[in-house]
Amino acid sequence: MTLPTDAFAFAPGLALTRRLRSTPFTSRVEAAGVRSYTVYNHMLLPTHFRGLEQDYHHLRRAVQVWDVSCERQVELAGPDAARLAQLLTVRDLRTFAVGRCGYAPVVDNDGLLINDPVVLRLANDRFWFSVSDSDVVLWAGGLAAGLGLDVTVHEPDVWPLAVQGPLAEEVVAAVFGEQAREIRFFRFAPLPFRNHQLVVARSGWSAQGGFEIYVDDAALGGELYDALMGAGARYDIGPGCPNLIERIEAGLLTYGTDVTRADTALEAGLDRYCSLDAPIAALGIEALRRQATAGVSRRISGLIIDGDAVTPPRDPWPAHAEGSTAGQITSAAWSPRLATNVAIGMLAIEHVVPGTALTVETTAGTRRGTAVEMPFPGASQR
Ligand code: THG
Repeated sequence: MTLPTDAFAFAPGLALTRRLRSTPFTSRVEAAGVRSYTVYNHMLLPTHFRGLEQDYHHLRRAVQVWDVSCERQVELAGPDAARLAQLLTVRDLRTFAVGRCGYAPVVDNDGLLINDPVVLRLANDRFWFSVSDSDVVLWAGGLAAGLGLDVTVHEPDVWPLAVQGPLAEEVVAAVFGEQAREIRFFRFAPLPFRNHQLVVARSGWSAQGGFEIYVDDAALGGELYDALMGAGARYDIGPGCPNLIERIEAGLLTYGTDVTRADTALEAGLDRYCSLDAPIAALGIEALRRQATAGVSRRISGLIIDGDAVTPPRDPWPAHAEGSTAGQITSAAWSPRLATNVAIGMLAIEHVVPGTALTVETTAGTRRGTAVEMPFPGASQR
């Protein structure tokens, strides 16, 4: 039976008004046949082009250009920029040299997640927080004002464009020159495009490898999009976007869906990015140290869900174990490669053990589920 994995299309249309910001690439994305959008940081984010499964296979095989302008930059600049940056995140930024970027949880005083950005150190006294879907500019600006810090906090107009897939390096090298190949994972460098220097990083929200280009001049957007598409023609390049199936397999979390304001960074499983032993003055680090000592009572887990293809959840699906509540499933999709449904959920800690059997109340009825480790086998080609 073929179930509609393109089920987003059944939602009523969105009125595309000014509050729902378009991007310098929107005309290209629409000409390329975008079939659905979501809203992220008050901005349009494509969710599929040809179909979730077709987009998935193409991303793993070739290369795609993604309009991820919704990854907004919150810029901190000035004498107290480093102090504010370290107050905002529990990841030790002393280890971030200029030219380095990294995943860095932003939490409140209780260790609860405000955001999970990628942080770029542009200069000793200048940072970009490349944010997920929450208004970090208000949180950071409020802290700066309340503490009287000597720093400017604003959201510059920068529109990231991602090139993702195993052939991404070929395309980026063709457009930006051979120096692009020298950029290491989670490093960035300014590279020339049409007499303009653009920040180019080896990063992106897939496990297929690739780059993110931080476009800081809207007028260059269309030209860059076309140049990448032109250079990529011989590599079967196509339009794309973060892919639900691929990112579940990779274990990439989405703020607002898998983890929210109600979860701590440790419950989100972001332990690797929390420098709890470092002598840093980050907000919430004490709360996280205490939670690490006491142990978390729930945590993000991978799951497989038996049976035929599920339609991805809109609202979370309850999960049970031996008749009592075990947690909830927030993301799920059919993996054509693994021939099972792959999922992400927040489970009580006693169930976060690979092999634990659960029942999941999916939209398609009660299904058997099993907790598994993430990433899923074979997810990464990076
Ligand atoms: N790129 C940029 N900004 C972003 C995202 C991005 N902002 C919003 C959102 N995505 C933030 N969330 C993530 C989640 C995971 C990763 C990046 C951004 C990621 N993690 C790597 C991993 O899990 O393998 C490791 C990161 C590291 O080593 O520091 O890539 O995608 N610009």
